[in-house]
Formats: sequence, C-alpha cells, structure tokens
Amino acid sequence: MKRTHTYFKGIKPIAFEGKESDNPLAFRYYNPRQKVGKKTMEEHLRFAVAFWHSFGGMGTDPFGAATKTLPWLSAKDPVQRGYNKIDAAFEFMSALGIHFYCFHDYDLVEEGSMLNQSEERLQKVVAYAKKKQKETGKQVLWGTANLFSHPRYMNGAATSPDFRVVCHAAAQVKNAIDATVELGGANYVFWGGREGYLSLLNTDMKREQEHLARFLHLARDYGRKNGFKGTFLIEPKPMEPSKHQYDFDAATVIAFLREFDLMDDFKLNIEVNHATLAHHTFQHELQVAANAGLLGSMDANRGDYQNGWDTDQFPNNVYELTEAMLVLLEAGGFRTGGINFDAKTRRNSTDLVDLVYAHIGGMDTFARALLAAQAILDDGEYVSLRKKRYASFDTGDGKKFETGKLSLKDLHALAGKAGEPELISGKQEYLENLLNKFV
Ligand code: XLS
Ligand code: NI
Ligand code: NI
Repeated sequence: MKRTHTYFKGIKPIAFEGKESDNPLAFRYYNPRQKVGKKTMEEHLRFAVAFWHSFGGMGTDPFGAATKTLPWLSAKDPVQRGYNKIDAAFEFMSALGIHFYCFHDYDLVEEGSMLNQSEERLQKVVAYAKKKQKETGKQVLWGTANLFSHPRYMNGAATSPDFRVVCHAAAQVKNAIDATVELGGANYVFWGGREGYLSLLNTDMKREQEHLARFLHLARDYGRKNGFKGTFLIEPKPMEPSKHQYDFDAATVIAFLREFDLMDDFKLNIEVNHATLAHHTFQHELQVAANAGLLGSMDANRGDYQNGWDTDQFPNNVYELTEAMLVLLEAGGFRTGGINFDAKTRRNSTDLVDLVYAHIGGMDTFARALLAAQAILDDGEYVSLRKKRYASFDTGDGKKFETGKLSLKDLHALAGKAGEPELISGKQEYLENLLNKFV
C-alpha cells in the first residue's frame, strides 16, 4: 500500500529510538516488538485511536468556539467528509504504528435528518473503512452509538421516559452493532452519558434501570444473532453530562449486570478520568473489575488535580499507570480489550503535529509503566510481601475460617485464647519505594 501523507505532512513513521533519543518524533520506551514477559509490547497494549477526539475534536468548550482546523473536515458533502476523516485516521495510525481504532456511529459520518439517510451514509463510510482495513490490516477495537449528543436524548436514551426515544436509541444501536460486525470489531461499548437523571423529582429510577437492562438484553440478543462474537462493554462514569449516571462506577455496574443476568456477555471498559470523578483511583476500578473477572478494556486519559471535570488529557503519569499495569498483568492481560486513547489535546494545541506528540507521550507512558510493572512482578518481592500479609489465613484456624469451618462463637473463643494481637506494619512507604525503584 502506498502511503501518501496527505494530512500529516512531513510526519514519517514514528520509530523506537530508545530513552537517550532527543528526537521528539520518536518513541523512547514504546518498542512494539520488544518482549515483556510472554508477549510483545504491541500484544500487551493494543493501542487504539479515538475517532471523536482525535479526528473530530475541534477544540470547542462550554465557553468558546472551535480553535482547530481539521483539513479532512473541509469537504462540503458529509459522506466525503467521512471518507476523508477515515483517510486521515488511517494515515495517522500508520505513522504511529497503532493498529486499532474506536468510533461512534456519527463519528464516522454526520447524522442525517432522517434515520434512513443516516443509515445510507453509514453504510457507505463503513464500506470504505472496510476497504482501508483490508489494505492496511488495521482493526476496530470497539464501536459504539452516540446516544447523548442529539436533543432527543436530553432525558436519556434507553432510559428516556418517552418510548419513542427508546426506539430511536435502539435503531442507532442496531446500526452501530451492524457496523461493528461488518468491520470485525473486537468489542462493542455502551457508555450512558444520558442514562441517569438531572433530578430525582421527575425520575422513576427503578423503571428506568429496568428499561436499561431490557435494552441491553435486546442489543446482546441482536448482536449474538447477527454475528457479533466480541465482548460487550459497559463504560462506567458517575456524572457528566448527567448529574447522576446509572453506570456510576465499576462496583455499581457489576451489581447491575448481576441483578439483570448480563454477566456472561458484558465486561467493563474502565476510563482513568471516570474513575477519578467517582473518587476512586484508576487502579481501584481496574481491580474491582478484575476481581469479578470483568476487566475488559481501558480508556486512557487523565484528569486534573486542581479541578473536578473530565478534562480527558493524554496520560503522562508513569507512577499511576504502573499500578494500573500491575493490576492488568496480574489479571492476565487483555483478551479482546485494549487501550483506547479517549483523550484530547488542549484547546490551544492547535498544530496537527500536537496530536502526534500527544499519542507518542501516551504510548511511551504506558510502555514505561508496562516495563516497570513486569519488572516488579519478576522481582517478586511485591507479590510475596502482599501474600505474607495474609499468612495468618494460610494455615490453622485462619484457613479454617476461610473455608467456612468456624462459627462466630469459635472466633470469640479464639480471641480470648490468643489475647491482644501485636501490631503488624502495613509497610506502605516501603512498597512505594519498591515501586519507585522500577519506574
Ligand atoms: C465520555 C466517554 C465517551 C465514551 C464513548 O466521557 O468517555 O467518550 O468512551 O462514548
Ligand atoms: Ni470520558
Ligand atoms: Ni471513554
């Protein structure tokens, strides 16, 4: 396939040059074919670009107009704009060595004024993307439907109090699943930005959540019947744009999946900045998902310590991601999931090359974190210290407790016999230093 570099002029394929490199357009840590444990970095990390931020984000914010000129969006015809955007995305992925992409239905092409017009447009651009995938080997990490931008969704999509809106949402999800199947997507995501409420005064929460469950069952059944073999993912977020979102955090979503018998088909897509909005760490959310066997995929970004909203900055915190990679590696790594850069360059980062720097930085940060986490696991002290902390449950009465062989009265008797236990240090600072040694 010949590469034309129409949009990202002068950007050559980004190469790994090692940590001594001064070249800002090179990787210093991300070396796709380097083995880390049993897999290569590329196989571990499965990076993806996000169509909405990277090829559709114009720099608007609630106070200001677009600051960015995206040359692939200049065509008059919406379908042509869709083709051009796909060209730009594929060119970008090739330059960065990223093999996956993620999209909403109406990132691929602008929504029409009628459902059938939108469908026609979508089919055209999907056919085009499919052709580009064949030529380049690029793949879809996940597809989704945008069920939050259109005014009809102001009261929710699957959880709207108006049945006609639910039908529209279903139509979009059907089409987005079709597109994902057609493009061989590995996952299909539900992120419910409007599935929640602004005020409980006008909301029948129980009924709305039952509607959401019914909706997910229908989508799952449709997908399975029509060739979708991948994983359905729910992406928790506590708020924004709704005051309260039903998929608040990992624990809430897991309880929901259990209650409504969806555990077999759905896993979680954990996003860094959503975790922090829920007053959790990223690693906490990953661990909660992993404990339930539901760690599916990640949306990579970061928030801002000084303010509380979803700033979606590119990741640059090696320390935080090392802890995250520890959770991922101990859980056995990704299966169908990957790392989607659901992140945007700042409003005042107005050069096209800024998007390249942003992804290089994100990929290098994850690579560094992966290397550190693997080294920590190989070293073994971290794992053995944590295990040792629970040693009193490994044998004797502690083991009997774990296996359900003791009653509360038995524990009472043991307490009397043992007397006051001596204090055992949690060794947090020691462990933090241990982590630091490998970062
Ligand atoms: C918004 C979400 C969104 C989903 C896809 O906060 O992160 O971008 O990932 O709909
Ligand atoms: Ni987000
Ligand atoms: Ni996201």
